[in-house]
Amino acid sequence: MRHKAFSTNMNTTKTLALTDLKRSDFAPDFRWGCSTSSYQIEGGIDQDGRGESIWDRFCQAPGKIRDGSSGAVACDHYHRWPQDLDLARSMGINAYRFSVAWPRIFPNGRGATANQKGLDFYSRLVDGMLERGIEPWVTLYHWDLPQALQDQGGWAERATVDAFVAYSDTVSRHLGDRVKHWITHNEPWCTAFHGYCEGVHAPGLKNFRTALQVCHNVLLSHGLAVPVIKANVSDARVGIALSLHPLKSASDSAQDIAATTRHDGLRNRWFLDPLHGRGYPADIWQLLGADAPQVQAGDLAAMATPTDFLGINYYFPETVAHAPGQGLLSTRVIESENVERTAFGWEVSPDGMVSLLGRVAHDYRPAEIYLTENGSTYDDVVTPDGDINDVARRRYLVRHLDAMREIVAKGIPVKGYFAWSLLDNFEWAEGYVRRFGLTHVDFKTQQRRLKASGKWYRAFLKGELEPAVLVAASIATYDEEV
Ligand code: IFM
Repeated sequence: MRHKAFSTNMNTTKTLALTDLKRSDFAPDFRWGCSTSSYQIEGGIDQDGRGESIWDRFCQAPGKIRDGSSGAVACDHYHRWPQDLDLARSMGINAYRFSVAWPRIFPNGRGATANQKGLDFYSRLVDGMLERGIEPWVTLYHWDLPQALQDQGGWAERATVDAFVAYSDTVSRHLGDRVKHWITHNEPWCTAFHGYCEGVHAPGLKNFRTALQVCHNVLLSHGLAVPVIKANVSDARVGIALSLHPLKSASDSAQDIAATTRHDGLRNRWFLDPLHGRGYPADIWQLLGADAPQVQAGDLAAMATPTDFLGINYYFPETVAHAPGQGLLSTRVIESENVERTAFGWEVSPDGMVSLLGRVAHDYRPAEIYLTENGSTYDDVVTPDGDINDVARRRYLVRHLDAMREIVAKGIPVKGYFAWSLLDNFEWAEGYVRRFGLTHVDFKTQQRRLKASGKWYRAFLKGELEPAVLVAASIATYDEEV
């Protein structure tokens, strides 16, 4: 993106961002999509035999969700999916990443017979995508574990690994004739650390050692599910979606730099290394002592089962400082000063995405990378005319797509981009306070309205982005920057 300095009649110098970004800068088969997840949009939690999930239970605990809400209704996508797929088609996306709710398929987590009505729902959904020319990308686990499995220890227990493989087998057998892109897990770091260590996500536990065992079991379940999916779907392309962060050291001091390496060890390498056949990073393993996970013979080989692509969810970089006594790693994430942030406080850094993908491509050489999530939350306002002029989110999107073009130009094998999210939805512990959608959802009426960001994405995807429109978009952006 180029920046042009100019003066206003108020005698101040401002920066106007201009870009000549267009879809044709990318390969014709580049995947342009949006992502969602089951618990965040579906609602219909008691429909057609769905079992209880850990999020249904967690949301009932007082104080866990910022606005006291839950995903019980969410976007009511369970009933409104045809309209949502029409919306997706109208935006011009060619791929849609959604997740299957495990408790719809096996209400108790496992069993000899799957819940046919649950399978039928996803079958209809997939057919709906294909009828609209949208390629379905399934995520098998996006955090809504059946509560029945949690009652037996959840991801801390190896038995859950077997249950996940059986569930993956059932879903891939059922949908594999039409679904060719499979993501086993979404953001294992969050599953483990938000859920089992920080207690801010379901199931709400606070135990570092347990979280490490959860990481292990989740990665193992991924590795064991890959060949099962491939056996069921001969032309399947399978991967995993990791939440990764580019890191900056708080200073040039040797201590801060070493702390950044340690933080990287648990945040990024703890997942990337075993998935790429390197086992767990030795520097971190050594620090963990008795907290290190139980690893059985063959586990590391299973975790490193070759995949077809790596999914990366990118949101923000982190700045790390040495903090003696702060956890086992003696590290602290600090707030860098003078940086742009979203309403969540997340630093906005398209450059961070460029450096992250460059680093992953260089260090791990995945055959293909997909940006499986990227997006931002701001406090949207609906004008009396019903418009949502979310210029900050639009600018975020434009800048990250500009960065994608740079990534492609560097020869990094990135093959697709999925915006988070198609719809405003239930943002976990933040409830409905945080909106990430390119589409606004009025949760009282369930009305959907494309935001300015969604309209920009549509114009970009349809090749309708005339330079004049771009400048107009940028002027609104400029207003935001004043
Ligand atoms: O909403 C989440 C999503 O479920 C996982 N990745 C990050 C998003 C924004 O917080």
